[in-house]
Amino acid sequence: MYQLYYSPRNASAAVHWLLHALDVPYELIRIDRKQQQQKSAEYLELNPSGRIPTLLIDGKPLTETAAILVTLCERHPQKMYMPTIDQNDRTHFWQWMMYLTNTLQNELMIYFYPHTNDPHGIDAIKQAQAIRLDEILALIDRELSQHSYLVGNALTACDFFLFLLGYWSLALPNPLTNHPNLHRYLRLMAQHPSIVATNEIEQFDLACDELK
Ligand SMILES: N[C@@H](CCC(=O)N[C@@H](CS)C(=O)NCC(=O)O)C(=O)O
Repeated sequence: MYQLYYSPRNASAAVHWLLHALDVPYELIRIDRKQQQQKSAEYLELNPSGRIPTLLIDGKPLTETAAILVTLCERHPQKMYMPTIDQNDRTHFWQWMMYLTNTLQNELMIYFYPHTNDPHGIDAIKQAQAIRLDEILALIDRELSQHSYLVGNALTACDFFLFLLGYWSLALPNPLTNHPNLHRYLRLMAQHPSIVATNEIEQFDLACDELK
């Protein structure tokens, strides 16, 4: 049995979609970020970084979105959301999972939560990040010009992660139409049955113009 500590539209959404797609039993436990519940003593016991998500696997906590996604794929290999060890795409799966968590997710975090002691520095950080992020999205766009999904032509757990980060990227100043392959891909992923099914809980506005 799985229990996912989540907050709508947070990094937990990628895990939520994968759990739904795997068709395994799971329970959702909502964390109220307005009340800073992710910093409560009870939650810090499970996830000392005070971040969302945390997944309980048979009562034991696992943190970090990428680690949770890979662990779920490994626990349910027959569902094929990660290439097997003898498939060529396996190395690319790892490459993109790492890129999404270390680079795209991280750079988005700096854009959305800029920290500086310079009261005039926030805008400068956001402007610089918008440029860096546009380069990252351009790289992903080039990859998506070659196949339907991020790791070849079969959907993997990387795609749930990329859809989430791509959705967050809709808030960046540059229009998504700058990246036509990524735009096409996000519109396709917005129709995925697990994303559609969990939409109400996650409060994703999939009817927004960019995803139509
Ligand atoms: N690398 C972590 C990052 C998690 C993370 O930063 N989550 C955000 C929500 S998307 C969060 O918990 N923010 C609340 C906080 O920093 O207090 C992961 O992917 O699990």
